[in-house]
Amino acid sequence: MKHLNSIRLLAAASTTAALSVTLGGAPAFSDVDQPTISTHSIEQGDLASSPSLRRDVNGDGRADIVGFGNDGAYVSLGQSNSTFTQPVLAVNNYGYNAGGWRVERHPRHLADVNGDGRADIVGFGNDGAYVSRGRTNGTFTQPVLAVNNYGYNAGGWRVDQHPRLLADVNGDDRADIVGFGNDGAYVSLGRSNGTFTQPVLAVNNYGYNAGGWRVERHPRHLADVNGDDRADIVGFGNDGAYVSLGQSNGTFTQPVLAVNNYGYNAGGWRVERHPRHLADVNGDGRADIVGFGNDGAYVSRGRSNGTFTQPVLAVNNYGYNAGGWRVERHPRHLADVNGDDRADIVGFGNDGAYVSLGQSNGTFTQPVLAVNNYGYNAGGWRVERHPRHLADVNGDDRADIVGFGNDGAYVSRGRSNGTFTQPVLAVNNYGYNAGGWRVDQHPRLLAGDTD
Ligand SMILES: [Ca+2]
Ligand SMILES: [Ca+2]
Ligand SMILES: [Ca+2]
Ligand SMILES: [Ca+2]
Repeated sequence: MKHLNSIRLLAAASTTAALSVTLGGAPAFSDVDQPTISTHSIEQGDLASSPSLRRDVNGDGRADIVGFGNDGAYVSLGQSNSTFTQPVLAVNNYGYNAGGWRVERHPRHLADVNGDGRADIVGFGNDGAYVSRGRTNGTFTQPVLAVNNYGYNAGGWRVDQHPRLLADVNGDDRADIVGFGNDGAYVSLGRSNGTFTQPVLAVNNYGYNAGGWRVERHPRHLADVNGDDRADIVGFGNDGAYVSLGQSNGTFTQPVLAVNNYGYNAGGWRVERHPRHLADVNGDGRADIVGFGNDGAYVSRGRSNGTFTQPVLAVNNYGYNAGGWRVERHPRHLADVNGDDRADIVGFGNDGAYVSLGQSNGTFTQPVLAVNNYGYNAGGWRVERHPRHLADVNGDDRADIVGFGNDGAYVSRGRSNGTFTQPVLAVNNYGYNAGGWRVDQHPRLLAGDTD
């Protein structure tokens, strides 16, 4: 699969979007006007990976659904006609009943841990990080405790304090754990046997105590800013965006203030109002910041020295004031819809999905209503019930919409003109009514997801 070339994030998807709803009422979010969701959770899912590292379950280049249901992880394989196969119970663990996994305690991700080209499940359970390796038949191996840390009991990791991500830090094509703990960012490197090395304090910042980083104020991402195929930390702190570059030994350089904007104080950016993403807008192989501010979408381009250019208003829409976009109603993604290797904005507004195409100068085209569905009014889509993803379902190198509606998973194919085909019910499961899937209990991911 061809995707945004710049960012070597191995996590095909994460459950963070689902976490948003359950975290809404937590004390950490008590200052949020609309306590139903945090943008922190939404935006962590939008990082793209290099073509060689974005993995689906069975390795055929078509995105697959992985749904964590009551009885375990179910898989539906993407097909060339843009539908999905019927759900198969792919491993009888990582589920609400099967193992007692909870969204508010146990994040679950998809990433290629062992470098075999297929997505593996990485589940942060009570006793540490468990791995189930993806198999060519679309099922997963039984869980193995891959490192006895990063867990609810093992280390005392908490969803509302300690983000845990997966990306290739050292550039060996295997996904590594990056955990933002109390004392800084810890790294455990993925090994060819599907386990992880013991945690190493990779940089003594970006932590709950080390620097005072807070989930509800300071989003932290992994993306390749300087284009060396190693994941870098991008942390949105009080004074702007800080960067620490990934090194071949699996540690990070000390934080540098890479642009003095997009911060809690620098610009007044708020998690509950202003989603911030990393994506390659101009196609130069380096991750750029895309920040949805009050007046529209701002872009700062990544530079080879690991800093960012000053913000430019790249399109005067998709903002809190510009268009009236709200985190709790209107998810905004970055994905390559038209297949030109530049990230495009896909915004789920009131009347449907809007698209603005990324341009080589780092700006976006004006919004076009790309399909009149998947919107707050158009179809009645709700953040707290109906997750929407961007992923290449049919393997044509263009991002497709996968929307989990009431009656199942709907697909709209991306077209070369930047619009989408009308929704088709691609599998009659994984829906609010079809199967009884709930955002706060049953994470639904796309392996090979581009957003
Ligand atoms: Ca597949
Ligand atoms: Ca690695
Ligand atoms: Ca890098
Ligand atoms: Ca594009």
